[in-house]
Amino acid sequence: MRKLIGASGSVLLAALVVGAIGMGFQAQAYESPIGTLKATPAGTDTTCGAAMQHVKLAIGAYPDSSGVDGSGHPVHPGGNPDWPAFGPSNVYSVPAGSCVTMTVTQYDSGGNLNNPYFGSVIGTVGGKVHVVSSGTNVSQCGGSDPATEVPATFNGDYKSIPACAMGHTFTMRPLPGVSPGFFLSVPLPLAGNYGGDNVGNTSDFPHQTVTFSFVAGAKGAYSWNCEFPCGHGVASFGAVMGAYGYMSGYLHVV
Ligand SMILES: [Cu+2]
Repeated sequence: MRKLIGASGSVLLAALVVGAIGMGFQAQAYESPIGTLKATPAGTDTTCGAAMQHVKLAIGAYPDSSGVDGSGHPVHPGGNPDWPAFGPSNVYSVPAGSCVTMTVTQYDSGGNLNNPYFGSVIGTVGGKVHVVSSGTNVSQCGGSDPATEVPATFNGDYKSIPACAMGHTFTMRPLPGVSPGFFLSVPLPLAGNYGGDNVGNTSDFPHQTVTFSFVAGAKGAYSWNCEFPCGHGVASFGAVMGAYGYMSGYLHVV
């Protein structure tokens, strides 16, 4: 009898383990309708400092993940309207060793970074980003009083963005064993007002256009996420910050 209980206990344990693994994969099951966004070839040039293959990627960061972007693509099908998301995909692919120029159009409001480290630009060509602001954008740099709002408009090359003017970050590192030492972190300034109004998913709304280049590492998977706590609970690291596919994804270097 004891042996029987032991055997059935083992079966139950195995079922629980399989179930838990299944739930783990389920949590990562999101896939955008357009699938993996492949970088667009842009010939050979010296954008990254030496003649090499050049490719381009363009994505957006949106305040309403249930909405539609300026090209009519759903930002994140099934998305929560209160949760921001990158779109129209969260998975990208680029050739190994190529020069990658990314443009991120940032439409979301924002606030204060809890760690000013992520206000710095890390790992791009020249250690900089190029930012162009559209419309009127105001930061929290003047405090929380609307009367002291400070303009958060940018036009040029920046090595850092004030920690009080943060919309999201695009921060990427390789999975273990792939390109040790590769690290990229790009601060994306907030758009609109610090209170969260005056923002949207299309070019009708104020936005920040952020462009940067980096040299892709070795073949393999790189995970990216946002390091500005833009969720709820757990010091704003809960909700959207913990749900795969909104503020997180992968770059496949092939
Ligand atoms: Cu974020």
